[in-house]
Amino acid sequence: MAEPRSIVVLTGAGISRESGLHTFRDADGIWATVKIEDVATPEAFRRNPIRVQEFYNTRRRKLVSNEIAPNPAHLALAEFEAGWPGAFLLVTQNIDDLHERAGSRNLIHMHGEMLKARCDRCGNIVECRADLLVETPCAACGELGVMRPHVVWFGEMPFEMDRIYAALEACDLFVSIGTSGNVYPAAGFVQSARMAGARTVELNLEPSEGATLFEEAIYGPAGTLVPDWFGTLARDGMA
Ligand code: BJW
Repeated sequence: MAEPRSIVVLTGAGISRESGLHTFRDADGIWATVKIEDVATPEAFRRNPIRVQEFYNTRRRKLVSNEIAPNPAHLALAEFEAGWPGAFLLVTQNIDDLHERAGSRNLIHMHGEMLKARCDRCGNIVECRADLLVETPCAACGELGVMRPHVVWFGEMPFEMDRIYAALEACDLFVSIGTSGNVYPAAGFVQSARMAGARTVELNLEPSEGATLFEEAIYGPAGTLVPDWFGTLARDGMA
């Protein structure tokens, strides 16, 4: 019997759009209403922490509301992972919790998690489902004015990069779903996978910035494409 094959999947905001969450760079995306330099850099947080906390508080309230739930794309990835005999790593740039709600297990949130907060002083990480306020004290060190969303802003190092690159270097298949390919280092993962000799596939609504780097691409909504594509892979294997 052939050895089970190793898969890395990268997801971006497009996979959560059909769940009711905005993407960043589409016409109705987040960056059409707020400026990156006002809400998504460490400098913005130092300059105006109330503004930045409010930006994340608003998005967190929506995420924990009854309005938002995993869609068929999240569910299909979890179902595929449960049945796949080889290695499977899901790397998401998303800070929502829809992959874990769908049942995904081996998951890295490389840009952090909206439902966690971190102390800038001592690094303690806590669950955070309610509004985070500038005056919220750190539960570990007691400092005031130091709690921030546990997310990765521009200029900060994404999480678990060593583990991600190790998986990319060992993968046979790399699939990128619902990401525009504008933000590094995630936008460069396809090249790492290619260097490892992996098959590379893009599933997106439209060609991403790095579309020509993928061997195969299928365009359409993730809620339809992902169940179809991974259903076929589960049935037919990687050949
Ligand atoms: C659908 C769909 C449907 C819609 N179905 N598809 C020059 C100067 C300064 C810095 C840099 C520079 N060049 C590079 C950098 C680095 C910088 C960067 O990339 N900048 C670029 C903008 C140029 N990157 C960083 O600073 C990162 N850190 C870093 O590099 O550290 C050093 C390092 C070096 C080497 C190794 C490792 C590290 C940090 C980046 C942090 C990004 N943070 C954000 C905010 C996170 C928290 C939050 O959510 O608020 O992350 S920005 C935002 O963009 C968010 C996303 O995760 C990220 C990616 O966006 P994504 O997911 O691709 O969304 P969209 O909207 O762009 O695309 C959606 C796609 O879906 C579209 O294509 C649609 O068509 C599609 N779609 N509906 C399927 N139904």
